[in-house]
Parts: sequence; structure tokens; C-alpha cells
Amino acid sequence: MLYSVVMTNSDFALPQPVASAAMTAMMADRPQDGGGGDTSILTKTAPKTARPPLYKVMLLNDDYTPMEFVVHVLERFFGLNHAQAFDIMLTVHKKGLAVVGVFSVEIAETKVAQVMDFARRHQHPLQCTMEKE
Ligand code: TYC
Repeated sequence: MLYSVVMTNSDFALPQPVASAAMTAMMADRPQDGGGGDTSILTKTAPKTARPPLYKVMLLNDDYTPMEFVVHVLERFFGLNHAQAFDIMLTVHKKGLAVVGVFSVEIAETKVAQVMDFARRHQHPLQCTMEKE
């Protein structure tokens, strides 16, 4: 017996390009000649927008800086109200350090410099540092 096998298109249906003729026509209308237009119609990907790195600013505990001074620093340079400042000061006092804010590198560097200068001018050993998040 003789069998003949005929493969038709529908036996191996592959995803077909959508509107390929139309797109080919569009591409032909917009040659990639550096004319300034966006011609990447078929390959466009979502643009990547990297977020700027953030830095934690921390206060460190010591045995000599008065508690009221630390509370004042937190109110003055970090915009905390008195209750928030007192809570964070106590956390530093008990745990050794606490994050007092998260900022861009420029703002973090400014905060650290302001606190260190203010503590030095008042002859307290308070330390303020920053670390990439
Ligand atoms: N440990 C200090 C004291 O007992 C208070 C203190 C709190 C100091 C927080 C520094 O970052 C600090 N006087």
C-alpha cells in the first residue's frame, strides 16, 4: 500500500508576525539614516531609569555627650519633633547606634558634616556617619 504524506501549513502552525507587511512598509518609510526619528518600531524596550543611590545617616552612642544635646541635634538637623528626637536618642543610647534618616549622597554628606561640626564646636564627642543603603 502506498501512503502519501502531505504537510499543510496548519499542521505546524507557528506564531505569525502581526501586520508584517504594514510594518515593513512603515520601516521603508523611515529609513534608519540618523534623521533623528525613532525608527526602532519592532525592537523598542522599556527605557531604564536608574534610581539614585541612597545613604543611611547614623548617630553613634558615646558615654559623654548629654542626652539633651543629642535630642537638640535631631530636632535641628533632621527635622524631628521632640518626641521623635527623644525616642531616637534613647535607641542610640541603648543599642549603640540608630539610623536617623536616609538621603541622597549630597544631603547625607551635608548632614554628617553639620552634626560633626556642631558637636565639635560644643566639645562633645558625638559621632555621625553615613553608609550606602
Ligand atoms: N550615652 C549618652 C549619655 O548617657 C547619651 C547619648 C545618646 C550620646 C545618643 C550619644 O548618639 C548619642 N549621656
